[in-house]
Amino acid sequence: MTDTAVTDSERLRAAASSVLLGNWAGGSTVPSRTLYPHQWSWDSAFIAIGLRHLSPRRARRELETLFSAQWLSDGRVPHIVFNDSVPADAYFPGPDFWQVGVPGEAGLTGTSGIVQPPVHALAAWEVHKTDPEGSFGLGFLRRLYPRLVQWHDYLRVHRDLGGHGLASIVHPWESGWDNSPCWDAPLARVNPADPTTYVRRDLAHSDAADRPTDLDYGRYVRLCTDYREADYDDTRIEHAFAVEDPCFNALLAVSEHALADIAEAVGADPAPHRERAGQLTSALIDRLYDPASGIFRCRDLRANSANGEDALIDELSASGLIPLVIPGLPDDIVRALLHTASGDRFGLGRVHLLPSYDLLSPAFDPARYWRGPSWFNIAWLFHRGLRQYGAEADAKQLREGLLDAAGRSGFAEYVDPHTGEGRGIRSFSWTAATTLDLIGDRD
Ligand code: 2M8
Repeated sequence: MTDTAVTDSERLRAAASSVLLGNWAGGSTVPSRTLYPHQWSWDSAFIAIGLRHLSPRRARRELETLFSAQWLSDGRVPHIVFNDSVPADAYFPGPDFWQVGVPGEAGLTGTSGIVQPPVHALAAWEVHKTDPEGSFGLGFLRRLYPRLVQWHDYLRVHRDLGGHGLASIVHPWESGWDNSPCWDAPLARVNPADPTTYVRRDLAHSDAADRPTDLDYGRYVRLCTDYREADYDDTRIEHAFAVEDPCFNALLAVSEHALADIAEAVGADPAPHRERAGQLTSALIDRLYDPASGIFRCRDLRANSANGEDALIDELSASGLIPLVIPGLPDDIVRALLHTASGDRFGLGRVHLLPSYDLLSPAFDPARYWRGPSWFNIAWLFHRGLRQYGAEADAKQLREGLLDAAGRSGFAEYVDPHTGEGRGIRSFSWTAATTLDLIGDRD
């Protein structure tokens, strides 16, 4: 290693640390001080994975704060936990819109009613491994394990809307890939809410050309109000939007493997978790794998509401490559995913990071949110998959690309896959967190 490399790594590490420390809000980390001033569920999982390199204690706290807002009624982990020191109108939809309280939790004004991808058990296990002594000493896993089980149970019991063993998302925000072209067809069937009934806050902080359109927003709001009117009770609503998403379910499978490790560490039985991880993997392959395109696809459960038939969605998204993080995939599927990733549709190794959506599709947009740009958490996940299956050269290149783009863009929310130019807001937490996690590999 040259002196310059040391200096660069150290400077990057210091800059990433200062982003995370600057976004620390006392019990958790905001994704961004301006655009997202509360705690977000899957952001916190990625943040904890980075934060553990700075302070394992703070990383544990990050996850415990999130789980302190877990719903006692059904075990769901809400996608946003609102902080009461932030003005109610700083983010839309805020606590007044969702109308969900957090009984007994000081400092938290409420939560949203939807969820985000279940990457938490994986994060908890990674955090634990960084400081097992401190973690055991403070009973971190012992406290979190039953909560993680309840969270996964919520998805298994209440969200298997297709009846084939996969969890469904009922809102595009639940995927984390908010305005992916995959949602265009299922969302087109949703009546947008009246735009005079709400005020978007995101456009005050971000360029309108980067964010979802007003029409999409109207539909997002409608899905939320319908769910709210059913008291967020999945048995009382026929969700207008119901999709099985490969990334969401792959993260559930990986987290179920992590839950088996956690069970073992706390003296519980890991076998049910390994079994469940296997079932999820099989269901994912049976329901979502498309051998003709060498990628997993989303399944729209309401594709033909007249006869109740579902159908694979006709779009190729990098969500369909994320199952590479699952251990023990059949060899032919691993080969196909690697081939698809490095083909012309995703251009791995020839573009910046991994584009969120098919580069060759007319719907691809290099700037607009989840319709094409490359995201750092997605690159982090795919990097993990590449390493797991021994694709070391691709992994190294992706890791270098991530570190370079993060540093150059000032920890942008995402980047243009063709130019590497930063887009969205800066000083974004999971960009800094994934940088901190991968920087160690370069030293
Ligand atoms: C974005 O989503 C929120 C809604 O949850 C928004 O656009 O206001 C997405 O990028 C999502 O994946 C992310 O968790 C969230 C906070 O970073 O922002």
